[in-house]
Amino acid sequence: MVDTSGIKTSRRGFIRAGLAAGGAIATAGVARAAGDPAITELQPWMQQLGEGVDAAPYGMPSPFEANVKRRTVPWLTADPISSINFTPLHEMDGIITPNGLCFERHHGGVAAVDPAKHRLMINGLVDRELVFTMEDLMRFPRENHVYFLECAANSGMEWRGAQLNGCQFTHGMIHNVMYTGVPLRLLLEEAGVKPAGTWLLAEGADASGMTRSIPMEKALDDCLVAFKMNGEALRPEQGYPLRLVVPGWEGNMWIKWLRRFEVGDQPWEQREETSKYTDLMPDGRARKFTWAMDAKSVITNPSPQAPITHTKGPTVLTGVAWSGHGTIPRVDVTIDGGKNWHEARISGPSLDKSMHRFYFEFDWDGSALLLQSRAHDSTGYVQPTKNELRKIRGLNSIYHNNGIQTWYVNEKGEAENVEIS
Ligand SMILES: Nc1nc2c(c(=O)[nH]1)N[C@H]1C(S)=C(S)[C@@H](COP(=O)(O)O)O[C@H]1N2
Ligand SMILES: [Mo]
Repeated sequence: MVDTSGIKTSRRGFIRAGLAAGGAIATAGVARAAGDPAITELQPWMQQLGEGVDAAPYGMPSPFEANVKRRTVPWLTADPISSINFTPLHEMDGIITPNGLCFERHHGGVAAVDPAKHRLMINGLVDRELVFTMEDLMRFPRENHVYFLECAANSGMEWRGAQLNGCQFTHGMIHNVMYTGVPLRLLLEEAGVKPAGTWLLAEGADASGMTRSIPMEKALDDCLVAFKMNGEALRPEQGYPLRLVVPGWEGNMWIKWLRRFEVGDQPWEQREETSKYTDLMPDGRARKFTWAMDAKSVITNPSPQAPITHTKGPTVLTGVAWSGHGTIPRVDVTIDGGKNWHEARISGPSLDKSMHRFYFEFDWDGSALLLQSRAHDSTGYVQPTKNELRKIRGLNSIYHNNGIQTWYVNEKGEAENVEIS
Protein backbone atom coordinates (compact mmCIF):
# COMPACT_ATOMS: atom_id res chain seq x y z
CA MET A 1 0.00 0.00 0.00
CA VAL A 2 1.09 3.50 -0.74
CA ASP A 3 1.60 5.72 2.31
CA THR A 4 -0.41 8.85 1.63
CA SER A 5 -0.09 10.44 5.07
CA GLY A 6 2.39 12.95 3.71
CA ILE A 7 0.08 14.28 1.01
CA LYS A 8 -0.92 17.85 1.63
CA THR A 9 -2.13 19.98 -1.19
CA SER A 10 -3.92 23.20 -0.61
CA ARG A 11 -7.29 24.06 -1.99
CA ARG A 12 -5.61 27.07 -3.53
CA GLY A 13 -3.29 24.72 -5.37
CA PHE A 14 -6.33 23.08 -6.93
CA ILE A 15 -7.79 26.36 -8.10
CA ARG A 16 -4.48 27.42 -9.63
CA ALA A 17 -4.22 24.12 -11.45
CA GLY A 18 -7.75 24.50 -12.71
CA LEU A 19 -7.01 27.90 -14.17
CA ALA A 20 -3.80 26.90 -15.91
CA ALA A 21 -5.54 24.39 -18.12
CA GLY A 22 -3.37 21.33 -18.20
CA GLY A 23 -0.52 23.32 -16.70
CA ALA A 24 1.65 22.74 -13.66
CA ILE A 25 -0.07 21.45 -10.54
CA ALA A 26 1.18 21.66 -6.98
CA THR A 27 2.79 18.30 -6.22
CA ALA A 28 4.36 19.28 -2.88
CA GLY A 29 3.66 16.53 -0.40
CA VAL A 30 3.52 13.69 -2.92
CA ALA A 31 6.93 12.36 -1.94
CA ARG A 32 7.17 10.45 1.35
CA ALA A 33 9.15 11.26 4.45
CA ALA A 34 12.81 10.25 4.73
CA GLY A 35 13.23 7.06 6.74
CA ASP A 36 11.33 4.81 4.31
CA PRO A 37 13.05 1.41 4.74
CA ALA A 38 12.92 0.89 0.97
CA ILE A 39 15.59 3.60 0.75
CA THR A 40 17.42 3.24 4.06
CA GLU A 41 17.88 -0.55 3.94
CA LEU A 42 20.02 -2.48 1.46
CA GLN A 43 17.89 -4.41 -1.03
CA PRO A 44 18.88 -7.90 -2.28
CA TRP A 45 19.85 -6.57 -5.71
CA MET A 46 22.39 -4.25 -4.11
CA GLN A 47 24.10 -7.14 -2.39
CA GLN A 48 24.78 -9.47 -5.30
CA LEU A 49 26.10 -9.12 -8.80
CA GLY A 50 23.58 -9.13 -11.62
CA GLU A 51 23.44 -11.09 -14.84
CA GLY A 52 26.03 -10.38 -17.52
CA VAL A 53 25.62 -9.09 -21.05
CA ASP A 54 25.38 -12.62 -22.44
CA ALA A 55 22.24 -13.49 -20.43
CA ALA A 56 19.63 -12.08 -22.82
CA PRO A 57 20.75 -11.72 -26.47
CA TYR A 58 17.21 -10.54 -27.21
CA GLY A 59 15.99 -8.47 -24.27
CA MET A 60 12.72 -8.98 -22.44
CA PRO A 61 10.80 -6.76 -20.00
CA SER A 62 11.37 -7.01 -16.25
CA PRO A 63 9.55 -9.99 -14.68
CA PHE A 64 7.75 -7.38 -12.56
CA GLU A 65 6.00 -6.27 -15.77
CA ALA A 66 4.46 -9.69 -16.43
CA ASN A 67 0.98 -8.17 -16.25
CA VAL A 68 1.71 -6.00 -19.27
CA LYS A 69 0.44 -8.19 -22.07
CA ARG A 70 -2.08 -8.65 -24.82
CA ARG A 71 -5.31 -10.19 -23.65
CA THR A 72 -8.14 -12.00 -25.39
CA VAL A 73 -11.87 -12.15 -24.70
CA PRO A 74 -12.48 -15.87 -25.26
CA TRP A 75 -16.25 -15.60 -25.80
CA LEU A 76 -15.88 -13.03 -28.59
CA THR A 77 -14.95 -15.55 -31.28
CA ALA A 78 -15.42 -19.28 -31.73
CA ASP A 79 -11.77 -20.07 -32.29
CA PRO A 80 -8.38 -18.44 -31.46
CA ILE A 81 -7.18 -19.03 -35.06
CA SER A 82 -9.64 -16.50 -36.42
CA SER A 83 -9.73 -14.10 -33.53
CA ILE A 84 -8.36 -10.98 -31.92
CA ASN A 85 -6.35 -9.92 -28.91
CA PHE A 86 -6.02 -6.47 -27.40
CA THR A 87 -3.25 -3.93 -26.78
CA PRO A 88 -2.87 -3.10 -23.05
CA LEU A 89 -3.35 0.65 -23.52
CA HIS A 90 -3.63 1.23 -19.76
CA GLU A 91 -0.07 -0.06 -19.23
CA MET A 92 1.56 2.15 -21.85
CA ASP A 93 2.77 5.71 -22.15
CA GLY A 94 4.05 7.94 -24.93
CA ILE A 95 2.81 7.18 -28.42
CA ILE A 96 4.71 4.09 -29.65
CA THR A 97 3.32 0.59 -29.16
CA PRO A 98 6.14 -1.88 -28.37
CA ASN A 99 6.19 -4.69 -30.93
CA GLY A 100 5.31 -7.44 -28.45
CA LEU A 101 2.19 -5.56 -27.32
CA CYS A 102 0.61 -4.82 -30.72
CA PHE A 103 -2.87 -6.34 -30.84
CA GLU A 104 -3.35 -9.16 -33.36
CA ARG A 105 -6.20 -9.87 -35.71
CA HIS A 106 -5.95 -12.91 -37.94
CA HIS A 107 -8.50 -14.71 -40.08
CA GLY A 108 -6.42 -17.87 -40.51
CA GLY A 109 -3.75 -17.76 -37.81
CA VAL A 110 -0.18 -16.42 -38.08
CA ALA A 111 1.49 -17.47 -41.34
CA ALA A 112 5.06 -18.75 -40.78
CA VAL A 113 6.70 -17.28 -43.87
CA ASP A 114 10.29 -17.99 -44.95
CA PRO A 115 11.52 -14.59 -46.24
CA ALA A 116 13.90 -16.26 -48.73
CA LYS A 117 10.87 -17.85 -50.42
CA HIS A 118 8.58 -14.88 -50.09
CA ARG A 119 7.64 -12.95 -53.24
CA LEU A 120 5.58 -9.89 -54.03
CA MET A 121 3.84 -9.90 -57.40
CA ILE A 122 2.15 -7.09 -59.32
CA ASN A 123 -0.18 -8.19 -62.11
CA GLY A 124 -3.41 -7.17 -63.84
CA LEU A 125 -3.78 -3.88 -65.71
CA VAL A 126 -0.05 -3.07 -65.86
CA ASP A 127 2.50 -2.68 -68.65
CA ARG A 128 4.86 -5.20 -67.03
CA GLU A 129 3.90 -7.92 -64.57
CA LEU A 130 6.59 -7.99 -61.89
CA VAL A 131 7.78 -10.28 -59.10
CA PHE A 132 9.98 -8.93 -56.28
CA THR A 133 12.05 -10.83 -53.74
CA MET A 134 12.64 -9.25 -50.33
CA GLU A 135 16.15 -8.38 -51.53
CA ASP A 136 14.75 -6.62 -54.60
CA LEU A 137 12.52 -4.49 -52.38
CA MET A 138 15.54 -3.41 -50.29
CA ARG A 139 16.95 -1.69 -53.39
CA PHE A 140 14.08 0.81 -53.58
CA PRO A 141 14.18 4.10 -51.64
CA ARG A 142 12.48 3.66 -48.29
CA GLU A 143 10.66 5.92 -45.86
CA ASN A 144 9.89 5.97 -42.13
CA HIS A 145 6.46 6.93 -40.81
CA VAL A 146 4.57 6.50 -37.55
CA TYR A 147 0.97 5.47 -38.12
CA PHE A 148 -1.84 4.02 -36.02
CA LEU A 149 -3.62 0.90 -37.21
CA GLU A 150 -7.15 0.59 -35.81
CA CYS A 151 -9.43 -2.35 -36.56
CA ALA A 152 -12.82 -1.05 -37.70
CA ALA A 153 -14.35 -3.28 -35.02
CA ASN A 154 -12.55 -1.43 -32.21
CA SER A 155 -15.21 -0.42 -29.60
CA GLY A 156 -17.70 -2.42 -31.66
CA MET A 157 -19.01 -4.24 -28.61
CA GLU A 158 -19.99 -0.90 -27.09
CA TRP A 159 -22.63 0.16 -29.64
CA ARG A 160 -25.60 -0.95 -27.56
CA GLY A 161 -24.21 0.19 -24.22
CA ALA A 162 -21.21 0.03 -21.90
CA GLN A 163 -20.01 -3.54 -21.92
CA LEU A 164 -16.33 -4.43 -21.50
CA ASN A 165 -14.51 -3.31 -18.37
CA GLY A 166 -11.21 -1.87 -19.45
CA CYS A 167 -9.78 0.32 -22.20
CA GLN A 168 -7.70 -2.68 -23.28
CA PHE A 169 -10.95 -4.33 -24.37
CA THR A 170 -13.02 -1.31 -25.39
CA HIS A 171 -10.21 0.45 -27.32
CA GLY A 172 -7.28 -1.98 -27.58
CA MET A 173 -7.71 -2.98 -31.25
CA ILE A 174 -5.15 -0.32 -32.10
CA HIS A 175 -1.39 0.01 -32.26
CA ASN A 176 0.93 2.84 -33.24
CA VAL A 177 4.22 1.90 -34.82
CA MET A 178 7.03 3.42 -36.85
CA TYR A 179 7.13 1.61 -40.18
CA THR A 180 10.00 1.39 -42.60
CA GLY A 181 8.97 0.56 -46.12
CA VAL A 182 8.93 1.38 -49.80
CA PRO A 183 6.24 3.76 -51.08
CA LEU A 184 3.78 1.58 -53.00
CA ARG A 185 3.74 4.29 -55.69
CA LEU A 186 7.34 3.44 -56.63
CA LEU A 187 6.51 -0.24 -57.21
CA LEU A 188 3.40 0.62 -59.21
CA GLU A 189 5.42 3.05 -61.34
CA GLU A 190 7.89 0.25 -62.00
CA ALA A 191 5.04 -1.96 -63.24
CA GLY A 192 3.34 0.88 -65.16
CA VAL A 193 -0.36 1.10 -64.24
CA LYS A 194 -2.60 1.18 -67.33
CA PRO A 195 -5.04 4.15 -67.56
CA ALA A 196 -8.00 1.86 -66.76
CA GLY A 197 -6.31 0.67 -63.55
CA THR A 198 -8.28 2.48 -60.85
CA TRP A 199 -8.35 -0.24 -58.18
CA LEU A 200 -5.80 -2.46 -56.52
CA LEU A 201 -6.40 -5.85 -54.93
CA ALA A 202 -3.96 -6.66 -52.11
CA GLU A 203 -3.58 -10.35 -51.22
CA GLY A 204 -2.04 -12.04 -48.18
CA ALA A 205 -0.05 -15.29 -48.10
CA ASP A 206 -1.81 -16.63 -44.99
CA ALA A 207 -4.19 -19.58 -44.97
CA SER A 208 -7.15 -17.18 -45.09
CA GLY A 209 -5.73 -15.72 -48.32
CA MET A 210 -7.11 -12.41 -47.25
CA THR A 211 -7.75 -9.84 -49.97
CA ARG A 212 -8.94 -6.24 -49.92
CA SER A 213 -9.50 -3.63 -52.62
CA ILE A 214 -7.74 -0.28 -52.36
CA PRO A 215 -8.59 2.69 -54.60
CA MET A 216 -5.61 3.56 -56.83
CA GLU A 217 -5.66 7.15 -55.57
CA LYS A 218 -4.84 5.99 -52.04
CA ALA A 219 -2.30 3.44 -53.26
CA LEU A 220 -0.39 6.19 -55.10
CA ASP A 221 -0.75 8.66 -52.25
CA ASP A 222 0.75 7.40 -48.99
CA CYS A 223 0.60 3.57 -48.84
CA LEU A 224 3.78 1.73 -47.93
CA VAL A 225 4.99 -1.80 -48.46
CA ALA A 226 6.62 -2.19 -45.03
CA PHE A 227 9.17 -4.67 -43.73
CA LYS A 228 10.20 -3.06 -40.45
CA MET A 229 8.26 -1.96 -37.38
CA ASN A 230 9.90 0.14 -34.66
CA GLY A 231 13.25 -0.51 -36.29
CA GLU A 232 13.21 -4.31 -36.39
CA ALA A 233 11.67 -6.83 -38.77
CA LEU A 234 7.88 -7.07 -38.65
CA ARG A 235 6.74 -9.59 -36.06
CA PRO A 236 5.17 -12.77 -37.53
CA GLU A 237 1.87 -11.66 -35.97
CA GLN A 238 2.07 -8.36 -37.85
CA GLY A 239 2.73 -9.90 -41.27
CA TYR A 240 6.44 -10.87 -41.43
CA PRO A 241 8.15 -10.33 -43.76
CA LEU A 242 5.92 -7.82 -45.61
CA ARG A 243 2.72 -5.91 -44.94
CA LEU A 244 0.71 -3.19 -46.57
CA VAL A 245 0.40 0.09 -44.64
CA VAL A 246 -2.72 2.13 -45.47
CA PRO A 247 -2.36 5.27 -43.32
CA GLY A 248 -5.49 6.40 -41.48
CA TRP A 249 -7.67 3.71 -43.00
CA GLU A 250 -9.27 0.72 -41.25
CA GLY A 251 -6.93 -2.09 -40.21
CA ASN A 252 -8.66 -4.66 -42.40
CA MET A 253 -7.04 -3.13 -45.51
CA TRP A 254 -3.49 -3.42 -44.12
CA ILE A 255 -2.88 -6.83 -45.69
CA LYS A 256 -0.27 -8.90 -43.80
CA TRP A 257 2.12 -11.47 -45.32
CA LEU A 258 1.59 -9.38 -48.47
CA ARG A 259 2.22 -11.43 -51.63
CA ARG A 260 0.34 -9.88 -54.54
CA PHE A 261 -1.23 -6.77 -55.97
CA GLU A 262 -3.62 -7.03 -58.87
CA VAL A 263 -4.51 -3.84 -60.72
CA GLY A 264 -8.13 -3.73 -61.84
CA ASP A 265 -10.86 -1.33 -62.92
CA GLN A 266 -13.36 -1.87 -60.09
CA PRO A 267 -13.39 -2.97 -56.47
CA TRP A 268 -13.35 -6.78 -56.09
CA GLU A 269 -15.80 -6.60 -53.18
CA GLN A 270 -18.35 -5.17 -55.64
CA ARG A 271 -17.98 -8.19 -57.94
CA GLU A 272 -17.93 -10.93 -55.35
CA GLU A 273 -19.77 -9.33 -52.45
CA THR A 274 -16.90 -10.25 -50.16
CA SER A 275 -16.64 -7.02 -48.20
CA LYS A 276 -17.16 -7.91 -44.57
CA TYR A 277 -16.54 -4.56 -42.97
CA THR A 278 -19.77 -2.76 -43.76
CA ASP A 279 -21.87 -0.63 -41.41
CA LEU A 280 -25.47 -1.81 -41.19
CA MET A 281 -27.77 1.23 -40.90
CA PRO A 282 -31.10 1.37 -39.03
CA ASP A 283 -33.04 1.09 -42.32
CA GLY A 284 -31.25 -2.13 -43.26
CA ARG A 285 -29.01 -0.54 -45.88
CA ALA A 286 -25.25 -0.80 -45.42
CA ARG A 287 -22.52 1.80 -45.53
CA LYS A 288 -19.86 0.01 -47.50
CA PHE A 289 -16.74 2.00 -48.23
CA THR A 290 -16.05 3.68 -44.91
CA TRP A 291 -12.30 3.49 -44.93
CA ALA A 292 -10.86 6.44 -43.02
CA MET A 293 -11.00 6.16 -39.25
CA ASP A 294 -12.60 9.25 -37.69
CA ALA A 295 -11.07 11.08 -34.73
CA LYS A 296 -11.26 9.22 -31.45
CA SER A 297 -9.72 9.27 -27.99
CA VAL A 298 -9.81 7.36 -24.72
CA ILE A 299 -8.57 7.99 -21.20
CA THR A 300 -6.23 5.11 -20.43
CA ASN A 301 -5.49 6.07 -16.78
CA PRO A 302 -7.46 6.01 -14.62
CA SER A 303 -9.59 3.25 -16.18
CA PRO A 304 -11.11 -0.03 -14.98
CA GLN A 305 -7.82 -1.96 -15.18
CA ALA A 306 -5.84 1.00 -13.84
CA PRO A 307 -7.66 2.42 -10.79
CA ILE A 308 -6.39 5.37 -8.75
CA THR A 309 -4.28 3.75 -6.01
CA HIS A 310 -3.73 6.81 -3.81
CA THR A 311 -6.28 8.78 -1.80
CA LYS A 312 -7.04 12.38 -2.74
CA GLY A 313 -4.38 14.77 -3.99
CA PRO A 314 -2.31 15.25 -7.13
CA THR A 315 -3.48 12.83 -9.80
CA VAL A 316 -2.36 12.32 -13.38
CA LEU A 317 -5.01 11.57 -15.99
CA THR A 318 -3.69 10.42 -19.36
CA GLY A 319 -4.91 8.98 -22.61
CA VAL A 320 -4.47 8.70 -26.35
CA ALA A 321 -6.15 10.34 -29.34
CA TRP A 322 -5.88 9.78 -33.08
CA SER A 323 -7.50 10.59 -36.41
CA GLY A 324 -7.32 9.00 -39.83
CA HIS A 325 -7.76 12.47 -41.32
CA GLY A 326 -4.70 14.22 -39.88
CA THR A 327 -3.27 15.32 -36.54
CA ILE A 328 -4.90 16.02 -33.15
CA PRO A 329 -4.32 19.67 -32.25
CA ARG A 330 -6.55 19.51 -29.17
CA VAL A 331 -8.11 17.11 -26.66
CA ASP A 332 -10.63 18.21 -24.02
CA VAL A 333 -11.20 16.26 -20.83
CA THR A 334 -13.85 16.41 -18.15
CA ILE A 335 -13.75 14.84 -14.68
CA ASP A 336 -17.36 15.71 -13.83
CA GLY A 337 -19.29 14.14 -16.69
CA GLY A 338 -19.16 17.16 -19.00
CA LYS A 339 -20.12 20.02 -16.66
CA ASN A 340 -16.64 21.47 -17.06
CA TRP A 341 -14.22 20.74 -19.88
CA HIS A 342 -10.47 21.39 -19.67
CA GLU A 343 -7.96 21.45 -22.47
CA ALA A 344 -5.53 18.58 -21.96
CA ARG A 345 -1.77 18.90 -22.51
CA ILE A 346 -0.50 17.01 -25.54
CA SER A 347 3.07 15.76 -25.04
CA GLY A 348 5.24 14.04 -27.61
CA PRO A 349 5.23 14.18 -31.41
CA SER A 350 2.06 15.33 -33.17
CA LEU A 351 2.28 13.31 -36.37
CA ASP A 352 -0.16 12.83 -39.22
CA LYS A 353 -2.41 9.76 -38.72
CA SER A 354 -0.55 8.80 -35.56
CA MET A 355 -1.53 8.41 -31.93
CA HIS A 356 -1.14 11.46 -29.72
CA ARG A 357 -0.57 11.34 -25.96
CA PHE A 358 -2.44 13.73 -23.67
CA TYR A 359 -2.29 14.49 -19.95
CA PHE A 360 -4.44 16.35 -17.47
CA GLU A 361 -3.06 16.79 -13.98
CA PHE A 362 -5.63 17.54 -11.30
CA ASP A 363 -5.99 17.62 -7.55
CA TRP A 364 -8.45 14.86 -6.74
CA ASP A 365 -10.74 15.79 -3.86
CA GLY A 366 -11.55 12.13 -3.24
CA SER A 367 -15.11 12.29 -4.56
CA ALA A 368 -16.54 10.20 -7.40
CA LEU A 369 -15.58 11.23 -10.95
CA LEU A 370 -17.03 10.87 -14.43
CA LEU A 371 -14.13 10.96 -16.87
CA GLN A 372 -14.39 11.66 -20.59
CA SER A 373 -12.07 12.83 -23.34
CA ARG A 374 -13.00 14.48 -26.63
CA ALA A 375 -10.58 14.72 -29.56
CA HIS A 376 -10.49 17.50 -32.15
CA ASP A 377 -8.65 16.73 -35.38
CA SER A 378 -6.84 19.02 -37.81
CA THR A 379 -9.87 19.14 -40.13
CA GLY A 380 -11.95 20.73 -37.33
CA TYR A 381 -13.93 17.52 -36.71
CA VAL A 382 -14.87 16.92 -33.06
CA GLN A 383 -15.32 13.40 -31.63
CA PRO A 384 -19.07 12.80 -31.13
CA THR A 385 -20.87 11.30 -28.14
CA LYS A 386 -22.10 7.72 -28.48
CA ASN A 387 -25.68 8.99 -28.54
CA GLU A 388 -24.93 11.43 -31.35
CA LEU A 389 -23.52 8.50 -33.34
CA ARG A 390 -26.50 6.29 -32.56
CA LYS A 391 -28.91 8.96 -33.84
CA ILE A 392 -27.35 8.62 -37.27
CA ARG A 393 -26.16 5.04 -37.31
CA GLY A 394 -28.71 3.21 -35.14
CA LEU A 395 -27.83 0.14 -33.09
CA ASN A 396 -27.12 -2.43 -35.83
CA SER A 397 -23.55 -1.29 -36.42
CA ILE A 398 -20.48 -3.11 -35.23
CA TYR A 399 -17.84 -1.08 -36.96
CA HIS A 400 -16.54 2.49 -36.75
CA ASN A 401 -17.64 3.40 -33.24
CA ASN A 402 -15.63 6.52 -32.35
CA GLY A 403 -17.98 7.79 -29.64
CA ILE A 404 -16.82 9.41 -26.40
CA GLN A 405 -15.97 6.88 -23.65
CA THR A 406 -17.01 7.46 -20.03
CA TRP A 407 -15.34 5.98 -16.94
CA TYR A 408 -16.98 6.28 -13.53
CA VAL A 409 -14.43 6.46 -10.71
CA ASN A 410 -15.73 5.87 -7.18
CA GLU A 411 -14.38 7.28 -3.90
CA LYS A 412 -12.01 4.33 -3.61
CA GLY A 413 -10.49 5.14 -7.00
CA GLU A 414 -12.01 2.09 -8.73
CA ALA A 415 -13.14 2.72 -12.30
CA GLU A 416 -16.00 1.25 -14.32
CA ASN A 417 -17.24 1.48 -17.91
CA VAL A 418 -20.51 3.48 -17.88
CA GLU A 419 -22.61 5.66 -20.12
CA ILE A 420 -24.19 8.96 -19.26
CA SER A 421 -26.79 10.52 -21.51
N1 LIG B 1 -3.32 -11.48 -44.66
C1 LIG B 1 -4.06 -10.95 -43.70
N2 LIG B 1 -4.03 -9.63 -43.50
C2 LIG B 1 -4.76 -9.05 -42.54
C3 LIG B 1 -5.63 -9.83 -41.72
C4 LIG B 1 -5.65 -11.24 -41.93
O1 LIG B 1 -6.36 -12.00 -41.27
N3 LIG B 1 -4.87 -11.76 -42.95
N4 LIG B 1 -6.44 -9.19 -40.79
C5 LIG B 1 -6.74 -7.78 -41.07
C6 LIG B 1 -7.44 -7.10 -40.00
S1 LIG B 1 -9.11 -7.31 -39.91
C7 LIG B 1 -6.80 -6.19 -39.19
S2 LIG B 1 -7.65 -5.26 -38.06
C8 LIG B 1 -5.33 -6.00 -39.25
C9 LIG B 1 -4.72 -6.30 -37.90
O2 LIG B 1 -3.34 -6.07 -37.92
P1 LIG B 1 -2.45 -6.57 -36.71
O3 LIG B 1 -2.65 -8.03 -36.52
O4 LIG B 1 -1.05 -6.16 -37.03
O5 LIG B 1 -2.95 -5.83 -35.48
O6 LIG B 1 -4.72 -6.82 -40.23
C10 LIG B 1 -5.47 -7.00 -41.40
N5 LIG B 1 -4.68 -7.72 -42.37
MO1 LIG C 1 -10.00 -5.67 -38.43
